[in-house]
Amino acid sequence: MKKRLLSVLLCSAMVAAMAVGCGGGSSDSGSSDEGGSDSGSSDVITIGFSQVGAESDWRTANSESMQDTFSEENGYNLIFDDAQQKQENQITAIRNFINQEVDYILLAPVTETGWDTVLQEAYDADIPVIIVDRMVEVSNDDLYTTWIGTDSLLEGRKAAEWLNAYATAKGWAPEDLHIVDIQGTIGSTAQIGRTQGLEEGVEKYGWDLLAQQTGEFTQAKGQEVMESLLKQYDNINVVYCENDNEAFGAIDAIEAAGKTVGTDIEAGEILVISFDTTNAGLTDVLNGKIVCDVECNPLHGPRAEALIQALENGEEVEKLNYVDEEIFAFDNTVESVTAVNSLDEEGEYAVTPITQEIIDGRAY
Ligand code: GYE
Repeated sequence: MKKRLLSVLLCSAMVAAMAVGCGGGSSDSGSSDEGGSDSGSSDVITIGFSQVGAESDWRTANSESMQDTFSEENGYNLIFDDAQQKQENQITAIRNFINQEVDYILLAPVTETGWDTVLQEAYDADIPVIIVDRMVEVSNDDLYTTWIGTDSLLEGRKAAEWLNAYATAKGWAPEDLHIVDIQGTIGSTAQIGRTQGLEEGVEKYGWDLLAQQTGEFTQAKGQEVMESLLKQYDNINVVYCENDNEAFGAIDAIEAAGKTVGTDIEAGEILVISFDTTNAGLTDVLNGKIVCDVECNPLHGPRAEALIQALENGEEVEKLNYVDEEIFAFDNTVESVTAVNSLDEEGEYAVTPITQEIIDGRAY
């Protein structure tokens, strides 16, 4: 069971050496010995994709992007597995993909750690693994071929710098910002980076961070956590939600408690910050319920495909592929923020006041 990439490379070498075609004929003797899964004469690329789950609007958009890209019409056979936010399900899915001798494994890992064993198995089976969205922390980086995703730490830093600039413009003293952090799935890259961005802001600017609790990136848990935080603390004026769905739940909890979300914290309003910029998230920015939403782009299908096509062509690909992302806000108080990304590069990022036209023009 030679992996597809290798046979493509061998084919190119044979073409160069003997000027004969490769893979087009139905009785290609050169590769008849081991008979790959779906080889034959077809050019179909079989991909096993282990998706985290369906916990958020972002995730749904991400799954759709992958399914639209790796379609039959586009020449792919996609085996899609929804792990329901459980790592053990992802490990089982990867083992099934290996047994099925897929050409590539795509993995959107729920958390960063715990992948060494199963990725070693994929490696031993010569199946390239492409990590999408969140990252993996493995003892040997050779265990995956490449990664495509978001810079969550940069996202967190953008949000923190926005909050500092907003508070400064409004004349709010740092110690008067009483923040709760509704975290994402603990141990996921998105949680680790966004939490760190906030914590750095707390350290740098002296905000009052009241509590940190996971909302598991879901609306239901976001609401539950916010309900209990509102009972514990009567002075919360900033909620830092690590994704839009948690923000939707938190807003429901705040409103159910008879409070209002918005920008006037001196009048008792609670200011909501979020991540993802999903359609519903940006709609809440437009109506002032979320004041700042940091973009996290879920449309990884075409990006993953470009990497696979490069590998098919025998090209080298970058190990880490970060996606560029924006910042949207309810108003124009803050025009831009300066933040350092995960590669230690400082950049200035514009903050775009949201409009209905912008929302209508977006792909997700
Ligand atoms: O922000 C959240 C999703 O890993 C970047 O996971 C992703 C995050 C995204 O559930 O909505």
